[in-house]
Order: sequence, then C-alpha cells, then structure tokens
Amino acid sequence: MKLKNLTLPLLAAPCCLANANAAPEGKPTKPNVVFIYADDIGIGDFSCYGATALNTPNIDKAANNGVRFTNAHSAAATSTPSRYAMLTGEYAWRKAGTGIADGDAAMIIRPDRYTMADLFKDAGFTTGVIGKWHLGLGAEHGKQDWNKHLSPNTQDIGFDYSYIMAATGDRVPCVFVKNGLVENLDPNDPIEVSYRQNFPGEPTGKNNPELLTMHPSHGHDNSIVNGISRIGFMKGGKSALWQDNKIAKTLTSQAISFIEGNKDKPFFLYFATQDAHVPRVPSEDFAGKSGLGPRGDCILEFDWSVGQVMETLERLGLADNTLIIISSDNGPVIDDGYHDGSVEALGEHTPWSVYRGGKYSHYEAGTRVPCIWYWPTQTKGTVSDALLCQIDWFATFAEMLGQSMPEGAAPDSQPLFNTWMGKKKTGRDWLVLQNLQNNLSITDGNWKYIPASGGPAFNKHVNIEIGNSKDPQIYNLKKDEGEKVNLADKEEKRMKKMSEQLEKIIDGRRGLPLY
Ligand code: NG6
Ligand code: CA
Repeated sequence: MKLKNLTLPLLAAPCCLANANAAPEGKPTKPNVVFIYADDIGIGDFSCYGATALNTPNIDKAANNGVRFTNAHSAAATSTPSRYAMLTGEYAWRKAGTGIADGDAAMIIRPDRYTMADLFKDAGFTTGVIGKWHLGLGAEHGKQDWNKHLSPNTQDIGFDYSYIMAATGDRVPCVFVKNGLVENLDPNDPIEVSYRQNFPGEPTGKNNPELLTMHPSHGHDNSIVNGISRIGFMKGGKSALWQDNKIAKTLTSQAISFIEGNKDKPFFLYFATQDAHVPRVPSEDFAGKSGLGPRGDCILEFDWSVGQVMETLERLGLADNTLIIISSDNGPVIDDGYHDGSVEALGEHTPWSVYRGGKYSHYEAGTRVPCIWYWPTQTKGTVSDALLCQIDWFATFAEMLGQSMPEGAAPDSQPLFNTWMGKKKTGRDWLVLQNLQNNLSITDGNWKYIPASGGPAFNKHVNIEIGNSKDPQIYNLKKDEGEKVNLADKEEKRMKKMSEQLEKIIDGRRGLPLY
C-alpha cells in the first residue's frame, strides 16, 4: 500500500492556504520555499564563510540577512545518499542501493515513498525540481528507453514540474529530461546508453585522447561529449546534448521561469545546480574570472544563479515571503577526475575551511557544508552553531506548514523549525553521518566517534583523507575542530557508550526516542 494513501487529516487544509503574498497583517505565513543546492561546494568557499580569494556577494546578502549555520551537515559525504536522505527524511544507509548512482540507475525513491515534495504538494504548493537529479529514473537499472517517456520519474514522487540532468555532469546521458522526456530529442537519432560496454565505432577518452578538450585525471575515460570524456557510454541524441558551458544559465533560466509561472500561488522549488561538480565548464561570463581556475569560476557562477533567483523574487514582489535555503550536497574536492587547472590555481584558498577531509570523507569537511536560511521578514543576520542536518528539513517543513505526515514518513527527520530560523540555539543532540564507503560515524554533542572499519584512509586520486581506519577514532570537536588528536586511548568508556548508541540507531528506532 502506498504510504501516501495513509495521509492523516491535514492540520491546514490546502483551501485555506493564501497566496504567499497575501499574509494578513504581516504575520508569518506559509512561505514559498526555494532551495538552492550546490554540488561539492565546501564550507570555506563563500566569502560569508571567510573565503578571501572569492567574493560571493549574493550569498553573502542572504547570510547577512538570514541565518548562517556553521555546524549544519549534509547527511552523507556524496551526492546520492545526501539527496536521498534529504528528500525522504530517512538515512540513506538504511536502504540498499543508495550509493553514488550510475546514470542509468533505476529510480531510487520509489513512487510509494512519501517525499518532501509530496509534503509540499499536500500543503497546496506547486512543486518543482530543476537541475542535477542523481537519484535514478525509470523502473529498472540499465533498462530505460531514453527515447520514450521515462517512468517512474520525479513526477511520481511529488514534483509537478521537473527539468533535470539524469545523474551528474560527468555521467551519460548528457541530456536534460523534462517531465520524463529527453528534451530536444530527434527521433531519427535515438539515444543509446550503456554502463557496461562501448557502442561499436564510438570514440572514447581512453582510445581517442586527441579528441579531448579536457583530459581525465582518473576515471572519466568513456564516451566523449563536447570534447569531454565521461563515465558511461552513450550514442546518438546529438540534438539533445547539453552544452557544458550553458548548463548554469539553462538551469537558472528554468528556475526563473518556474518562479514566474507560479507567482500567484505557493511554490516549492528544489533548484539543484551542477556547480561546482566536475567537469567544470563555466560560461564565458565567468571563465577566468575567479583567478582560482574553473572551480572558482563555477562558484562565482553559482553565486550569480543565487542572485538571479533573488532578483526574480524581488521583481515579482515575492521576496518577503519566500524562504531561500542555500546549501551543498557534500564537502569540497579539487581534482575529482579531470585536469582542469583547479589544483594548480588553488593557492591559499581553503574550501574545507579549518576542517579535516573533504568530499567522500568521514571527517568534518565531508559533510559540514555551507548552509543559509534566508526569509527576509523573519530572519535577521545571525550565526548559529547548532548541530543540524539536511535530513531534518522534511520534518521541519511539516512543522512550518502545520502539515501532518503519514505514519512512518521521514523517520529520521527531526522538526527543528525555531533552530533553523535562528530563534533557538540548540539543534540535534546527535547525528549519524556516512562516508564514501557507507561507513558510519556518530556525533553526540561535542564528541565524534568513528568506529573501526575497512576501506582506505586516504584517496590519492582526489588527495583527500577518507578517514577509514582499522582503529577506532574519537575527537572532541569543541576543543579540536580540525580532528587532529584521536583520543581513543583515553576515552574508552565514551567510545563504548557511543558505539552502543550508534548500534541502537542502526538497529532501528526501537526503544530509542528519536525526537
Ligand atoms: C565518483 C567519480 C567522481 C564523481 C563522484 C560522484 C570517478 C573516478 N570519480 O565515482 O568524479 O562523479 O563519483 O560525485 O569516476 S557526487 O558529488 O555526485 O557524489
Ligand atoms: Ca556532490
């Protein structure tokens, strides 16, 4: 049975939802929500978080008038599990098949799952997703016919409108999918996709490096699209291929159109940009502008996208009652598979701020991401160091909307609206996080415990400490934010307690008061 069929009576019926702008007497009402998700952008990458080599004025404006979080986490150190957890309110490690998804993965969130988009829809909002998806499409892995309507798709899990990249910029198929259909496809040039083998006669990065404009540093040597070799093989669909230097502009104009088209009714927009994931190909307006190579240029372009959204909301008179959230799906990485000059140009810039690790990592820089909540009439330019996680947005939105959820929905999500609004100082008591190998850690208050596990301590390709170790680790984050001193020898009792706590959480929600 569909979970969503179990919906309890609404606390606020959709009929009672006024247009976001029609708030009586300036009282807070249900705001529009625009959630702008960056990809692989770190907590040290914006000027409002202390970066001096980059200037991000639009994001800074949101921070200066919103709430800037210093201890907010994505649920995982890579994209697919972070996004899964955020949209379902369930830790990704509870569900098999939520690791980094191939471009031909089947839909990971199945239609019977009650999602954050369903919640907004039930509350009377129009819902949209624009940008990087990376949570699979279609019924069966590798069995999609990309020339037909893909089903199930994002519209089956609560999004009224979708304009998405199936997976990532570095994975085939390199096309946009609009409401389940590949955009601009010529039926005489059908698309074929395989993650197992090449199509006869098609060039690859491995065999034809002379055709490349950007060379892989590791992996990424399969099919060549726009002079860039990708992960996976594809053939055909020439008219539908995206142009890499136009992705940010295309997605931003999609976001603007969505807002314009829904200006008279409440809306929820999940705007998932591809900046600054590889391959990094900024538009000509930003290429070379940061002095930090393409990664820095893409961060500037991300800031521009944020500015475009803000300007649109202001122009339409919606800004005062729109909650803008800016965050990232995991921590930073500099060389994630292409020689694009970003390593050489990095200089003194520290995308990971003072934290250890980066994307893929157990350490703080894996998941401690930039995060800003900005609702002009309700937030005031504060900084919060509460322990928080994107997994909590689901229950927090339910709280904000006064909307009940079906039983069993968003099981790991905690409603913390006042904390996200900067009105309360405390957040979660504890938080479980996952690294690339889906190994878990637990943070409780000031302490972080990383159980012993298999898997590499360091990945030399990306030059990041992944943090796996055959020995347990425990850090006092209050005294040692850089996780430099492993106190395992001194904190045996605490580790035992935290280990038991983690086991209980893994074991299910039995006997453990989660909220
Ligand atoms: C890795 C890719 C990396 C990136 C990552 C997913 C290789 C060698 N590396 O497997 O480039 O695509 O997957 O990134 O293929 S994420 O931000 O979408 O999780
Ligand atoms: Ca990512």
